[in-house]
Amino acid sequence: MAVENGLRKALGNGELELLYQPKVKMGSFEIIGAEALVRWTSSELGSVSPVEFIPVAEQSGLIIPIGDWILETACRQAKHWYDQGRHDVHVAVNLSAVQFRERDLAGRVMQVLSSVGLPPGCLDLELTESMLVDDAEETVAALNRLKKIGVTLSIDDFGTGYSSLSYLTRFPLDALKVDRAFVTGLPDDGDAVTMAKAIVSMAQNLGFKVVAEGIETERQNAFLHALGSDIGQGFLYSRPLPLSAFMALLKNGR
Ligand code: G
Ligand code: G
Ligand code: MN
Ligand code: NA
Repeated sequence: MAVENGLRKALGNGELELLYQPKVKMGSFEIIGAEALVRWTSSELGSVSPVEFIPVAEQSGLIIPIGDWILETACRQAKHWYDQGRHDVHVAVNLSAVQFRERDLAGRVMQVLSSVGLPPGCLDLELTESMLVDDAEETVAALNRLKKIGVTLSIDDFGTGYSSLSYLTRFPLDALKVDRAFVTGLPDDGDAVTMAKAIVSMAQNLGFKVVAEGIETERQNAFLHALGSDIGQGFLYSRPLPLSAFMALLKNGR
């Protein structure tokens, strides 16, 4: 209840902020995008993790205005670096299952992009496997509506969602983000190596980009890059950063 009540005031009080975590080419560490990650500093509760407040926002319906704010703010802030000439750096936004089931999500995404003036190719939407499990036909239709706008679609936390692998070939997806559960044990844990090899090779053979999450060490980076993973994200390259720090990193490099 305290979280829900606090959350009701969070938007109006300007208590939400987006941080940006770079996504890099594993070979060169060149930044090719950033994932927007929401942070809430409540006047009453202090800092509250999205792991705690996103589910409350979903159950209370507050995720609709909050998700809208996140989408719009991420696009507006990405336009700042776009306008500085970084047309090659996209922004990735996490969608909640509740937003995904909204009837006119594609219309809303199009409206935000055009009002902000950000090209659709600069927006990547991160979905989770669990969003894709029920009503395959409506899901395919919803994903096709999004793809038609020109945004890219990624599956977040890939490998942890208990869903059927058959969706991978039916849905118009661009990238798989391999969950950090499969990265943590690399390269010393034999089972982790087996799983990582299988996931990367399957993703590649199906024509998806592979984004490895939770890269914390040079050895994890080198190992996954050698396996054929293209893109990495994790504390090795950078923690999630405030907009100004992210833009400074874009400008000055590492
Ligand atoms: O950034 P952090 O590690 O605290 O994120 C924890 C969880 O919260 C992750 O699963 C992440 O996907 C989720 N999360 C972070 N930002 C957002 C957001 O803007 N929207 C949604 N729906 N989830 C988010
Ligand atoms: O579920 P999702 O992939 O959206 O979650 C992203 C979360 O993972 C963010 O909250 C971010 O803070 C966290 N994260 C990003 N990089 C790393 C990392 O290298 N190690 C760990 N432990 N967490 C990370
Ligand atoms: Mn994510
Ligand atoms: Na993840």
